[in-house]
Amino acid sequence: MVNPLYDGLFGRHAGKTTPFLHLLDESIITHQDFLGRAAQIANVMQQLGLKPGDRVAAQIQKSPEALALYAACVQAGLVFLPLNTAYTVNELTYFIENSGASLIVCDGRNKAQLAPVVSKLCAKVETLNADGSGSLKAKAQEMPTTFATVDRSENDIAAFLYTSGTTGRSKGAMLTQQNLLSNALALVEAWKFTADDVLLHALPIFHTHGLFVATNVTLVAGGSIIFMPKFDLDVMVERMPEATTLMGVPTFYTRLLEDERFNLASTAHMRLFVSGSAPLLAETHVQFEERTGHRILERYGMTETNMNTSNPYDGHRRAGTVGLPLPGVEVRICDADGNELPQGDIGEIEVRGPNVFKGYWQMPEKTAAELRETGFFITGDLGQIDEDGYLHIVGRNKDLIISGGYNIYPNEIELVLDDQPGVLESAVVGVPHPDFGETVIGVVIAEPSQSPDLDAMMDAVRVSLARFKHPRKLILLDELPRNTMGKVQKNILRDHYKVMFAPACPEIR
Ligand code: MCA
Ligand code: AMP
Repeated sequence: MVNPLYDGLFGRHAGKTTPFLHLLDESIITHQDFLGRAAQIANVMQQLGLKPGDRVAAQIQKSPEALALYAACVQAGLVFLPLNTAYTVNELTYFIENSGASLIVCDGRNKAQLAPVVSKLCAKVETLNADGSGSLKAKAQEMPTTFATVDRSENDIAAFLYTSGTTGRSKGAMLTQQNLLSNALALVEAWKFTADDVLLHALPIFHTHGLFVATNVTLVAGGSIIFMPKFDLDVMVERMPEATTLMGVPTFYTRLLEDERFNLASTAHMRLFVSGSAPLLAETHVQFEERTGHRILERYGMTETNMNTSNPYDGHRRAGTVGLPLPGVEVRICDADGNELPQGDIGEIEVRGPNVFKGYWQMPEKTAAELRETGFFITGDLGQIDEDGYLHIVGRNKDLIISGGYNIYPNEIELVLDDQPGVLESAVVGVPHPDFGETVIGVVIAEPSQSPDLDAMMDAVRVSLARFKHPRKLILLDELPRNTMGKVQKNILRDHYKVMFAPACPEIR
């Protein structure tokens, strides 16, 4: 039996009684215990009638069982589709329907709300609560702790991760076994992970960073994880002396720096801090080194590609850059037609390698628009490669806001705002924010002689969209700035409101 991803991440630890997860209540789940739990869940899913290639959509809190569900999907050849716990029912319904999921695993509290989509798809539903309880656990407990691993090839799809876009609905990025495994292997090598590593894990496990980077890398290396249900500054500072590595979004690092307990002594046992998902300010990089003596290692990735580049482990970690291509990954800077530009020029970043996804689920046109026949993926990020080969991300060719590491596409919010009574049009932009890096504001234009109720608009936003996408401010203007072609000049709005959340700055109206 061959299942490269299961064998590479999980199967290799069969029989090991060494710790895999250190939980906050001081209990430990060994590799062998974990594999047993995963096998039990795989047995449940097989008994439910799921077949290899079927999708399993999961909107569940971070727990050891949630991680075991991921392992179970890999072992049973199912496609794992993790979903942000902040998504509203509206958002979830689209993902579940679009993916054609055969099984939905949700928190018991949300089961009733999902009933319409469950029955529409004739899908199965099981519950898994934050404390690990629920119908899935109850059934799993009755199952054997072994499961005959389903054969898979490296080109088989292991996971779908939904990613939005500047226009249109979210797209399901199809990630193969090879995409995930090759990237984990490359990162273990690049970041020198070993079985002695203890990773402080505070990221969510429904995105690439927390699941396919932090977790897969530790699994390949055979190390262990201090498993935090979510980011918590006190817990992080308290547990750091037991850890050797941390992976986080820039907000983790700015929050740590605000705490005096985070210093040379509390980080003495650490060997590596990795940052990604959003730009790390050079200023944070410098302050971090001054405080701890460690230089943060910044890397660059995407949902569609996993990790593309990384600052070197041993060489110079350059603040303001995302480093060099990972082994096996090609990075080039191109014009809009895909012609490579001379070294030093600014252009669109394109990447190719075993890490690059297979395409968007049932969206051949979108796949063709972003994935060239040559295998290069058009990232939508603008970059420049310096004389030493380091990649600098200098901007985005896509209308994207990154708040605390979460991606927010303005179009999705504009559609909700435009739909509200008395609204002619709207524009949503990101502005600098001291904690989240960027945050969302919405500019609204009223229909003639109308005065839209901004509070009612926020209520409508709350029903439709996850909390992290909510504008932190709505502003009523007479008109949107436009260029001579009639295109909204979002750069003018961004510039005008850029100090809105700056510390000690009076609010702008
Ligand atoms: C929470 N809130 C947010 C965010 N997170 N609002 C905007 N942006 C956010 N990122 C809301 C909360 O619901 C709350 O709302 C309020 O903001 C403040 O909550 P707080 O307790 O301070 O937030 P938190 O729970 O501490 O969360 C902040 C966080 C978290 C720790 C930065 O957002 C996080 O874990 N981010 C990581 C995201 C991530 O994993 N990204 C990787 C994507 P209220 O005020 O109503 O209570 S993968 C990726 O991007 C690529 C592939 C890559 O390269 O990695
Ligand atoms: P996602 O939709 O989660 O795939 O987000 C990927 C996007 O996050 C990239 O296209 C970049 O715009 C951004 N990103 C990830 N890592 C970094 C980084 N280190 N610096 C700047 N932007 C980053």
